[in-house]
Amino acid sequence: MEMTLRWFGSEHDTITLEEIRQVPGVRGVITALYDKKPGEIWTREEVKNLKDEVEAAGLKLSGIESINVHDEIKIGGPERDYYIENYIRSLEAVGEEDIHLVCYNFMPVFDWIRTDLARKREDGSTAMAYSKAAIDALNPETMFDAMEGDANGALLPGWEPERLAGVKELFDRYRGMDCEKLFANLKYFLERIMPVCDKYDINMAIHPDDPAWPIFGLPRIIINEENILRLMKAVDNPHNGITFCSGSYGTNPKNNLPHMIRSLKGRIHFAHIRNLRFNSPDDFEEASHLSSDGSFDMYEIVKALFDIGFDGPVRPDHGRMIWGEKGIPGYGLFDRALGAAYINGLIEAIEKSRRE
Ligand code: DNO
Repeated sequence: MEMTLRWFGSEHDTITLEEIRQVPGVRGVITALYDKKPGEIWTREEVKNLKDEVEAAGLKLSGIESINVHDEIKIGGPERDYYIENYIRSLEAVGEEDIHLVCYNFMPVFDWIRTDLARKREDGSTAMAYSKAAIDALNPETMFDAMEGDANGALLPGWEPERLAGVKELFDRYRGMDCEKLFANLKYFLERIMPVCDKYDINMAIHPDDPAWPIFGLPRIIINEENILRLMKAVDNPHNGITFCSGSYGTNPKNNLPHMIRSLKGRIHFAHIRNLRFNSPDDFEEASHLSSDGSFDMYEIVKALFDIGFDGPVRPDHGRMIWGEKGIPGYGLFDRALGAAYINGLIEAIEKSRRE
């Protein structure tokens, strides 16, 4: 496994490549051209500049998170072929620059959703949290303003203001969309991009829907083992794979995380590892990575990845805000560095115990 950290680029991130370089065991970063709107073409030169910047700091650009998919493709609208063509151009730019991993998601309208970006925990740290009661009280059309107001002016990945400015219209366009139609649109998209992925050996890694259930009446399909296996079969090409995100699949306690990992052998291209603590079935907060701080057995998750021979990039995921750090919610340096160190410790112990 290749330990990485996500980095939002020098324009947006509060942490630097030099800081990332000093986290033990981290040799790569996961990043993107964060100023690109969904549907916009990435050029080879832009990708090269990003890669050069990362490499100048002694790190590798291990993968892209994300090239966002335009809603027209998810809706299956009249302009989808145009946007798929643009997506292919962007994949070519990435492939030409010898980058072989692209994370993306297929969630309608919104990316991940939390109801609290800075819930105070008993140790004084803050963490992102979700409560059903708070979601039920929310109006989706004003949710972006609420989230933005809580984000300390930081970039909220997946919540691009330009796209969400038209939330009401977007909702209208999704009217009548159900899980089957969304699945068919995802299949259509994947079938068209597979030739370019084959040509450049690009692993597409779909990120799960977070939380793992339909929200605000919008369908969500990348939520459990059954649906992902169906997708793997529907487009049965090893370049059609997944991002295994413990924190997203784990929002539904019915998902058996180690079992999911084992059943997806060969199709997991990227792993996001984090822990959640459930306070009740309807309320969770993002704990530190340590098993005993949350509800997941992190050892079993890492062991399952190890057992299936997963050797791709892995990254600690959302961290708490600790030690007075201010930054992008979930993406400060300190707690993610602790997470990387902890996951590296698990990997070392598992590796050595196998050799005995
Ligand atoms: C949130 C992230 C997501 C993820 C996208 C992938 O912190 O895990 O925004 O990057 O869903 O496209």
